[in-house]
Amino acid sequence: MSAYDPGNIFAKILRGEIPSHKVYEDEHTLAFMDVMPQGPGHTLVIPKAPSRNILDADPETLSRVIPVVQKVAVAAKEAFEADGVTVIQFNEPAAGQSVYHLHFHIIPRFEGVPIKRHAGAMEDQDVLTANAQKMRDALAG
Ligand code: DGP
Repeated sequence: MSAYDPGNIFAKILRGEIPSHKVYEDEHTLAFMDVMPQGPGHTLVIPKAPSRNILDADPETLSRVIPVVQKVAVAAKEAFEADGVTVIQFNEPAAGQSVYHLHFHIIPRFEGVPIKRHAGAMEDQDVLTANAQKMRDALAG
């Protein structure tokens, strides 16, 4: 497995070098909207500590990020009045990973509605802005 590359896109988001629609942040964790959502409200949760994926992550990092994954999943279900929530996490190219900083996908789900293709089309910025606000409202409530 390759070493962690600090030039990856999520590391740039963490350093504030590129913009994102942030919905939650604490000392160890950041959550923001996925720009290629597989459904409305698709949110990513990442630890601030560097690791490529779950295979090289420090267990302490995992113990800090999972409660936030839960918090964001609960908020996403509420914010989008979803019937369920899919949580996905990919490790290495063979598994579908394309950004090499550990992240968890939180995708609100609706009865009978399939999710869209992984890392497919870019969403409109206005839609991401509105959905991020819905998430922030649910997280605050
Ligand atoms: P994966 O590494 O396969 O789990 O997928 C990476 C996800 O990150 C994919 O759903 C698309 C999303 N993504 C890619 N580039 C950016 C970006 O610059 N900003 C945001 N917010 N999401 C991104």
